[in-house]
Amino acid sequence: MIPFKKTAQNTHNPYGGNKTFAATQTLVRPKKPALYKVLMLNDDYTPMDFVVFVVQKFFNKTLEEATAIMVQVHTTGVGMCGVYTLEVAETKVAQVRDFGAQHLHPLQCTLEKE
Ligand code: TYC
Repeated sequence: MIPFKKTAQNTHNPYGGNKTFAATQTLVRPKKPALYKVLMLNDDYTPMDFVVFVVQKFFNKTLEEATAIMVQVHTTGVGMCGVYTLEVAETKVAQVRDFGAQHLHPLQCTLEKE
């Protein structure tokens, strides 16, 4: 939504008397934050059960949901784990990479603007 300005000019009272607003008043509607998809990427080495565990742990998915995402990634190369604001999405990507690396798996995920 575009912010708009309300000025003394367009608040003039046609029945006389003083203007309703003494000074220029700017009404700003807060912008909706940009959203980013977090995408899990396939590789040939990370065990399937580890991916399912990671998706449950960091994206708050059930076992069934996490399994469906893992299968999607395994069969198509990519799968969506969730949609977040930039800071949250970046944190999730870093958490997945760090957790994978700690367990010596090359698991990667990335983010993409919605
Ligand atoms: N392709 C992996 C395997 O066959 C499994 C896997 C699934 C890896 C999803 C990463 O994001 C991934 N063990």
